[in-house]
Amino acid sequence: SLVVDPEMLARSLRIFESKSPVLARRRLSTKSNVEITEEVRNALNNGRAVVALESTIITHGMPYPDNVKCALEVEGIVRSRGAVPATIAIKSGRIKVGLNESDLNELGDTESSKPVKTSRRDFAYVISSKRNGGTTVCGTLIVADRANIPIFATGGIGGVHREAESTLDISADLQELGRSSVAVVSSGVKSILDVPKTLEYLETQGVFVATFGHTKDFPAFYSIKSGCTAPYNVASAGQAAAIIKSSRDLELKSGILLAVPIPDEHALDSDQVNLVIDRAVREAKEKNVRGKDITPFLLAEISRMTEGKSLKSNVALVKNNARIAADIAVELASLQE
Ligand code: PSU
Ligand code: MN
Repeated sequence: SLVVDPEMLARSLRIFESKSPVLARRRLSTKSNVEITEEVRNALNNGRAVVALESTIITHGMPYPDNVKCALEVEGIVRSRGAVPATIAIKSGRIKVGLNESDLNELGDTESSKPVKTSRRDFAYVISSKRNGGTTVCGTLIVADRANIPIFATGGIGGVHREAESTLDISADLQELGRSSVAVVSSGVKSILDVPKTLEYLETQGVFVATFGHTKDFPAFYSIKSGCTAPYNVASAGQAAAIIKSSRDLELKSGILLAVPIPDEHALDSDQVNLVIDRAVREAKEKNVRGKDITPFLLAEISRMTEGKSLKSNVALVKNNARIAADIAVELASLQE
């Protein structure tokens, strides 16, 4: 009961990349559209620590060039902790697992790359029309799961929106977490969302939710507390790795959400930031912003209203999450030796 069974991995990589012409003919579709960099593939084949990273945060979560700078720094942090970063994105209709610096620069320059925010429902379109795509948490989970990468780091996940009882706006991230054998390290969900409803939804989907650190206070992205409590608390990277291993050994095939509070020195005052968020949410409603455009709209508005303070906090928490995800990945790799 290895965390990553080398044979299974080799098989899934073979199918996934369709090296064999016979397989390639039998498996048309997206499976032949995946490129795993040599660095990532070697790490996976040798049971070394890999951390997947999402790319909607690059294409739709932050402005250029801050987005590219952040992505490169995050990759550097993952490496410095002894793991291999695998940023997942779509380039000209090909799914990439691992991006180099020029890929990141091209994708991040969104004026010219015109990337599509790619969640489950968007894949077929982006691939078939050979467009560029930033994969959401949902999209990244799909690819990471198929590539057998057990952990990924991001800033915040999507969730149940406020007033979802009338709009039905519930991020596809939540259902994907319910059916992916991947652990996500994030700073919880923003209060642009309904946090209690999001936690209820995750419970229904069978997602293991825990705070990472010293308290069960579920974080609210820019601020340390959301007023909600997580069902569990995980105190160390070793404990997190043991839970991920058990979940995989049991073949539960449902995800894990580890919520890491933003480092104290970068946290925003929650009353102040909530006022800004309320204003941004009202504005979105007035302008009739809907569907996939809501989150990017709110992020940009909040950054504008806080004169960039929220963007700085965003960068700081992503880096912190990447460091923790890398530590967990290293512990996980050591469990399979
Ligand atoms: N929250 C953030 N930053 C982000 C996102 C969410 O603070 O960049 C992105 C993530 O990629 C997440 C996606 O998966 O938005 C959710 O979008 P939607 O609510 O449309 O599913
Ligand atoms: Mn939505």
